Amino acid sequence: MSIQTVPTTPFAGQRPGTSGLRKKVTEFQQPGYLENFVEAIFLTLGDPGEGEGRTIVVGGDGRYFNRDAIQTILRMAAAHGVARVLVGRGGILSTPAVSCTIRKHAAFGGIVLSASHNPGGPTGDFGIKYNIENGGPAPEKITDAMFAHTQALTSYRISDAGPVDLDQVGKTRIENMVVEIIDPVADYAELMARLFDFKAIEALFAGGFRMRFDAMHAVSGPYAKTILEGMLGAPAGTVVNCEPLEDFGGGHPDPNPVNAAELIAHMEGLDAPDFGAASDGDGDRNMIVGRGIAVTPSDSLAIIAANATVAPGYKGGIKGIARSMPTSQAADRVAAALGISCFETPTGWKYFGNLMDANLVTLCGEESYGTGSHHIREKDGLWAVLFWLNLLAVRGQSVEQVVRGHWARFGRNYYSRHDYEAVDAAAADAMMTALRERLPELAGQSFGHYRVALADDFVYTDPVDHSVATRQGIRIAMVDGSRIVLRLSGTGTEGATVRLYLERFEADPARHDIDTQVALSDLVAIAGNISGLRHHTGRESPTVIT
Ligand code: VG1
Ligand code: CO
Repeated sequence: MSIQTVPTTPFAGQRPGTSGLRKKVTEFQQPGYLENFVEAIFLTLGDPGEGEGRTIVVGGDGRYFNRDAIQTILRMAAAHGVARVLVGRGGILSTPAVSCTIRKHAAFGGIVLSASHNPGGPTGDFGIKYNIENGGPAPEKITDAMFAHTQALTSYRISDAGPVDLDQVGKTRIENMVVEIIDPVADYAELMARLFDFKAIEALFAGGFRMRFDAMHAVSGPYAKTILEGMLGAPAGTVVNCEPLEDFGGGHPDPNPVNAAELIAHMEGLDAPDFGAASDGDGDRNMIVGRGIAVTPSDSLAIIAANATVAPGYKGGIKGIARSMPTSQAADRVAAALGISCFETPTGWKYFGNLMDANLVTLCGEESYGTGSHHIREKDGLWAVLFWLNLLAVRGQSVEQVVRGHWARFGRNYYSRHDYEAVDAAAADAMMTALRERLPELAGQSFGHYRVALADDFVYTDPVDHSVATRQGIRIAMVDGSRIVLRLSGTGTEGATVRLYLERFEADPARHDIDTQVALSDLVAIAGNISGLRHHTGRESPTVIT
């Protein structure tokens, strides 16, 4: 065994996006591609100090190329002075479990292998992301430094050791580094048991409450099975599609009503269980479904915030809430009622880390089926599901009753996202540029019965470290609080994805039963008119509506 220095040349385009570097598997399979990015990570971290004993956590969502990537990362970690690596058995660790494990073992950081909700398999996507010692995604100044290194690399360092057996819990060595294969579920399950009233949820299941958790053949299967069926006594078969597969069974592991259509159909059927839920590729997203009702993620955040104290982990109340800019303002209403602050951040979980570390917020959420709290520094799919179970157990109500009760009290924020996927990238850029130029003239203009109160390109100044993120999405806010938001996705791997977000507030409970797309149709038309979306992209309609 020895450490080699291998000459290399930079690859273009290794800039991390909203959540790490995501590319086609075939791109990652080019010789040196993964190695270059991992070298850039280690160069950014710098060599460990004398006697530092640096520990890192490594794991992924089990998609195609996960195991190969882990073997490479282990050999490179050994060449960069890492003392110990904790790896999930089988190379499996959900994104929330990586965050949990980093924090619990006071690790220096972690590497997550996942392209999250993007499809997997040999023709699918792969991804890699670095998380810092608080357990959260590296902030922009670190990912910027990594990108700079990827452009200037001339070599990488790697051990020539053979592969490690990832399937046996226990310890081995590469060079001077200890490789510890750990149970991927244990630390996470223990944390969940401390946050939620497991006795109440157990009693709920014992009383005949039925649930269906669709793991979509992705990473949350083993976690859901252990916790729901193992610890909480849900009947066998509650968790479906629970075996993580390298290609997610050919599916698209994004828990929304479009990609988890099977679950939605089940929840609308005659034999629908009381509660349905699904999670994404890496286990950080969640969808909450009742009988015949899918809960909008923005509503879920607001409902969790309004009811936080039902769960033992939050019985002292919450400090504040943060939501990403495109997420609906339903949570803002709850924050106002509770007299706590509500922060608006750019899209992506990395912007929540400082707020949680500074104890300014307890709960965070995104419209993209992501919810979480300060228990870790990632969004957490199963956590949200357990919160809802805890809530239903305490309240003795159905999902629909909880949601309707919330709307009756706080009003309803009708909300939808329209995605235009794989649009020509230059056309999407041209649309955004033209739109930016129009912004100054929009304020004060009327469109139908809406009048524009504010139109800008969202700029975020982090209240803790004062770092500034610019060009985070176009906001067009109406006088009545309705909003149109437009931005380009930072997680796609084909062309550009245009995301159009729409929100309208309705206080009157007599008008809480309008079909969402109908309720938002005027705003859709206005957005099309202002942005020239059709003209620029040539698209008549969105590819996905959630
Ligand atoms: C999308 C979502 C964003 C989320 C990100 C990562 O980003 O909109 O809210 O944080 O995915 O989620 P974008 O740039 O494509 O809009 V995950 O579960 O893919 O790690
Ligand atoms: Co995800």
